[in-house]
Amino acid sequence: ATQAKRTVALIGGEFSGGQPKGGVERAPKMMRQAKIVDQVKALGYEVNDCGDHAFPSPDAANSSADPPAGIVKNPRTVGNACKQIYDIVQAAVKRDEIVYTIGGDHSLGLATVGGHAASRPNLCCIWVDAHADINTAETTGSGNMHGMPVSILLGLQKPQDIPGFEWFNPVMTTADIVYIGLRDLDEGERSIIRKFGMKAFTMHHVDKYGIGQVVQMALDHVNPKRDRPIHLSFDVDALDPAIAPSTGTTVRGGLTFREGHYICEAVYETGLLRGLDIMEVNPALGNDKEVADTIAIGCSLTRCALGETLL
Ligand code: 5AB
Ligand code: MN
Ligand code: MN
Ligand code: MN
Repeated sequence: ATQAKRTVALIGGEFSGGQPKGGVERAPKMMRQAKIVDQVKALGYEVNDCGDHAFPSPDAANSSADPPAGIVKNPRTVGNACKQIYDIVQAAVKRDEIVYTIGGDHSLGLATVGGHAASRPNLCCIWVDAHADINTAETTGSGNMHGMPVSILLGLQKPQDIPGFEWFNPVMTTADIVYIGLRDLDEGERSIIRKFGMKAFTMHHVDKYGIGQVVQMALDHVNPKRDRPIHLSFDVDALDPAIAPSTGTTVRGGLTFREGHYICEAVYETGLLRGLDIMEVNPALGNDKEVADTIAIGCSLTRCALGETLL
């Protein structure tokens, strides 16, 4: 039986200013060339194409107009990009569309999850990543904001203390988010996760319990009654670099091809997916085959999250 499907709002975030490697801003166009729009339509959705949104390059931003805040780089540039994407996401959520964002670097996770939560108070989030992205201005060692969106999202890092983020109002708490795939944490991130008793399924847990159990436990934590809308923020570096090499911060020992897709399929099966991010695909990194494989995985993860089934 087919049920009426929500419209998918497609948002391209052509943004790389949350980290130093150019090219990640080209992923939305590459996913379009790989026919992502047709693929989503083929699953029975209407697509409301909200377009690709470009932002000033980090080079231009590194000028005197956007000096670092402490060691945090490009804060105003990132804050401005996030504000624009946040508004687009929030408008789509108000139309009750599924918000689907193609990044861009993961600093935009603040905008996608934050903009979504702003209009959907009961939202929970599954953050699939090799990294926790929960550094504050105090704990970050790199100053790269793609390693910080979760701390601002949850108000652990006061937005008012980072120039460019004064507009942001945190509405989610540490209990509203769960991690899957972690394997590279900074010491300060580890302390934050412990201090707030946050739920995190690392690769150790994936090995120990298997991905099926891990997703069930993750859902049991943020969504025990299976009645909360879900935002799935998927950083492709959660996958093993052998299968998704074209991304800026690879870490060995990641999710297999099937484990990554299983997460998306299982979230689809809840019927509660309302937001999806595919982040950090960087077509400038790797050879042609590696780039094609990584783009293709961005597309297939998307299809699985939107209901493509094996049978
Ligand atoms: B990504 C690191 N923790 O803060 C930092 O790719 C890496 O969005 C952050 O997950 C990786 O720079 C950010 C060392
Ligand atoms: Mn990330
Ligand atoms: Mn990551
Ligand atoms: Mn990354």
